[in-house]
Amino acid sequence: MPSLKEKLAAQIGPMREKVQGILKQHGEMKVGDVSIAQAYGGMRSVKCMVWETSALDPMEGIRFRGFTIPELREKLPKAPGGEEPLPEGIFYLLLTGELPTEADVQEITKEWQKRSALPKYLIDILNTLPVDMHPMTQFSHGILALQKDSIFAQRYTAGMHKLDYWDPMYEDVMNLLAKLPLIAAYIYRRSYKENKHIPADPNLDWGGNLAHMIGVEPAAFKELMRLYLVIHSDHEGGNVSAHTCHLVGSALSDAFYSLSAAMNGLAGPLHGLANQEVLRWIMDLMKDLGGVPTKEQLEKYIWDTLNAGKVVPGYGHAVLRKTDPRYTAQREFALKHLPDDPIFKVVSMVYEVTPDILMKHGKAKNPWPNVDAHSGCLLWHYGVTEYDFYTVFFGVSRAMGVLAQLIWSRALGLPIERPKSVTTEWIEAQIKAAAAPKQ
Ligand code: HAX
Repeated sequence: MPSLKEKLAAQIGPMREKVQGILKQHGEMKVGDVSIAQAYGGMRSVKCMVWETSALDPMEGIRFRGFTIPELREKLPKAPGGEEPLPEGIFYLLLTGELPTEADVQEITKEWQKRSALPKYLIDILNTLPVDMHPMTQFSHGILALQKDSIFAQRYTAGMHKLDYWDPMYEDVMNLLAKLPLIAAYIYRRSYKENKHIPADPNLDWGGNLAHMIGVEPAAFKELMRLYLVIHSDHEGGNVSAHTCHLVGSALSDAFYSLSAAMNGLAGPLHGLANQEVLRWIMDLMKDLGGVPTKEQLEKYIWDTLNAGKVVPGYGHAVLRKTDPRYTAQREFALKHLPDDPIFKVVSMVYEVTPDILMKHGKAKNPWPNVDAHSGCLLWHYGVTEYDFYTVFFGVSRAMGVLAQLIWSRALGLPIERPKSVTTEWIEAQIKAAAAPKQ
């Protein structure tokens, strides 16, 4: 059986030839135009980047290397006795485009365990941070601190051929992914559990171990972690965290610089931080309305949120135009494992009433829930009630997608990103020129 690295190495040559052939023969072919609205409006839908690991369809939702979430829940290897896919499997798929065998997945689990120890300097740095610093800030610091040991940076300084960039990038990515659950759990236990830490269990997989080190032992929580880490891993290239990783990495900044930057983008309330905002909003709502509300109370609460000029967190999306299949997967998990949970009841009621209200409100292009509308209620159910921490789980997962792509970006020799910006004056000149009578 070839190792993951050998498999990847064998794919790189043919893929390089394919991309070079496309560029040579069709490089001038247009794949889209940019409007003034897109230039001011966050480059929405502008096709200007290549991302191999996943693709997002507005109506269908995400496909990871061609596979939908229900297909992955069926086809990816599971933990012994488990029903949810192992995150090691999605990483293999994202990186190679092929479904892994049980043995492939076990190899990654072992490899990550071997590389997982946190250096003392990292612990020392984390220990200097205020315990009440937001967990995402601590997480970003932790990832950035590990840059000290970047193999890519060392090999680049020593002098390395361009065609070899992918190799030390692979090594950095494997080292970083191996350590992320330990960094996350360290921050969690330090911030909320009196700095009492739980060592990793060598018999557990990557996701199961994260659950274990957080300190929540029920088998169902390990299953939740595995599902959670799979579904949050990638969402094509244009979202803020993915694009940031791609952009920073394009300057040949290593995986640590690139991922730390990506995490700073994920920490925004319109992106990954929405998962904590959803729980905060639901908790405020239950406090204000004295528990599970009536439908009428809830409708009024949502209108009050909108009329106060705030967003309903967990609803809307820049690309999706239907219920996010990542929401649906989590809803299925809740229906199976926690159907009577009061917060799940509220989340379900919010799902019943919000889309209609957002449509009447008439602003959001997508009135349906996204991934973040559901994740917090599952974590809360198993006792992870510190919702400021939720985006860190998202970050551990998102690292797999953006770093798999980063390896491919180096393997394909993608250049430094440098789109062209224009001024409002330039735009006005274009409008004037277009309106002028043709000669
Ligand atoms: N509640 C209230 N208003 C909303 C809304 C919501 N959930 N979603 C969009 N709108 C508003 C926008 O604020 C915007 O208002 P203005 O015209 O006053 O600026 C208008 O509707 C049009 O926005 P849009 O084109 O539909 O949405 P965008 O592509 O600009 O933004 C967002 C997409 C996800 C940022 C947006 O829907 C939002 O703010 N949602 C709430 C926050 C959230 O759940 N974020 C997580 C998204 C998923 C993700 O990245 N997870 O990590």
